[in-house]
Amino acid sequence: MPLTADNCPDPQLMAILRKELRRQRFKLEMIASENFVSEAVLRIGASVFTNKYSEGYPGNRYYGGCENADELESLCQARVRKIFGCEHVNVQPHCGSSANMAAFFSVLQPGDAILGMSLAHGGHLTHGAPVSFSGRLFKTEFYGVREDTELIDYDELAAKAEAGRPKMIIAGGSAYPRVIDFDKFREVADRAKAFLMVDMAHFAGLVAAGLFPSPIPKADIVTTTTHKTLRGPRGGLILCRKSLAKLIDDQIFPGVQGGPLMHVVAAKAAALGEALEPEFIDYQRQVVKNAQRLAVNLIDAGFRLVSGGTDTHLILVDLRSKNLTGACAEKALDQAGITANKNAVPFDRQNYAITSGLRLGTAALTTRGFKEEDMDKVAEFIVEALRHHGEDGRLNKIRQRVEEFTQAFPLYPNLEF
Ligand code: DSN
Repeated sequence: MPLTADNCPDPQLMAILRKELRRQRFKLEMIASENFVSEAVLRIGASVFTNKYSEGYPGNRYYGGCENADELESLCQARVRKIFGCEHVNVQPHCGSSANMAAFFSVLQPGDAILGMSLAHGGHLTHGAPVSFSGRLFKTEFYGVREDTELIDYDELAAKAEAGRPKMIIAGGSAYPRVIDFDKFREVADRAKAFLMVDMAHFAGLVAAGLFPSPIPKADIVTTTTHKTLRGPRGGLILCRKSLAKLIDDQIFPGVQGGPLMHVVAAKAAALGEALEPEFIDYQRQVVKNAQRLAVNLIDAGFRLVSGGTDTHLILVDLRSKNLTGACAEKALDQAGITANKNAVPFDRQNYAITSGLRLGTAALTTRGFKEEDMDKVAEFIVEALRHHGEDGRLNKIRQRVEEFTQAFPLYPNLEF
């Protein structure tokens, strides 16, 4: 049902929603951690479950009237187990950060040592960065990528695990474009007698489609968000062995969160239903093909990519040889109608607010129906915008061409505000 002045008599709010719909429709969405949910997921996410409190778990709630919430949560859990083949899942995390927090709290005590991938090399804030709860509560150590290959330095990982005896090793990150060797991580974790946690937020959709090695059951705990390649609503999941189920569940509720957002759990279930369809594999294949085609185009245009390319949905462009910062590139692209984000590249000398890199992802554009030949056009827009950064007139003209181009890929055609 479209929102109209009759059922949403708040013109100020509707104007903002209308502007955001327009932004999403007419710009090229290339933030690697974003995607577009289906219209079904969008609508299910706005259901009457938003009204329901259901602290606890199916069959064991702290409120009455939870029979439908129980059925919903059980369905969502069953779909995760079917997709990923895990023994247990908690579908309640509000986001990746709370999933990671609960995962840590389930087996660690404040002051314990953890070993994660350096944020500067493609890791994530919650894997031990000092500004996050993880860096404040735990003793942190980091591994990174090798300078020559820009691939994870497994020797450094092993050496740091041996020296620091961490209680948990964390694999996964938010700007690493390559496949991760979970067998090696397991080996290192076993030698150090550490728990292995994999944060598969970025590549969960690829794992679901069998296009990325599965961290299950190699990791003790696997966390993910649901809104990146998995193409669900904003939220998180924690997957684990049965033996850790109670520890994990107790840390999500009551440890870290209160009542689950059941309307979001409904949308997660809807998205997971889509992920069980054969078309989801085709979609994920196209995501990777599109990223690889974009990579080839950018390399041909003279850009250096971290690690030389990608195995996934994301590309990290090193702008250092172009005398361009990540912040400047992000701004130029935004002006040209392309949304992406600045990102540190390994061994970056710029600070986090500036950076020397640009992170690009193809999950959202692929959802809109972009194929390889469309990525050629997207690459053309990106290259032109980066070459002409700072030239307002030229960037505005690119934006007009981008707007025209996007109209061939309708987004939420039935949605109006
Ligand atoms: N902020 C997400 C990303 O952009 O990768 C990770 O949480």
